[in-house]
Amino acid sequence: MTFPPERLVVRPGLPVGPTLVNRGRLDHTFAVPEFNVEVMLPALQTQHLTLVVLKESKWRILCNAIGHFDTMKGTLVAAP
Ligand SMILES: [Cu+2]
Repeated sequence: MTFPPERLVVRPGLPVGPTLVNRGRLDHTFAVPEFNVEVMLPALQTQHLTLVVLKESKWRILCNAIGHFDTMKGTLVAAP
């Protein structure tokens, strides 16, 4: 299990609306722990998320389902 793409790049101050698609048969989440954001991604479902990151930096993204966070992880990068 992975998070493709593992690197999500956004521009600070601009809203982005990634579409989160779970094509598998297991439930997942899309979490940014530092922002206290967690979106449930049930099996075979799609979720739409809107994010606005206000400063340049990078944060962990991961799936919080038990046993998933070792492989389902990535980075949210805010850069101009
Ligand atoms: Cu998962």
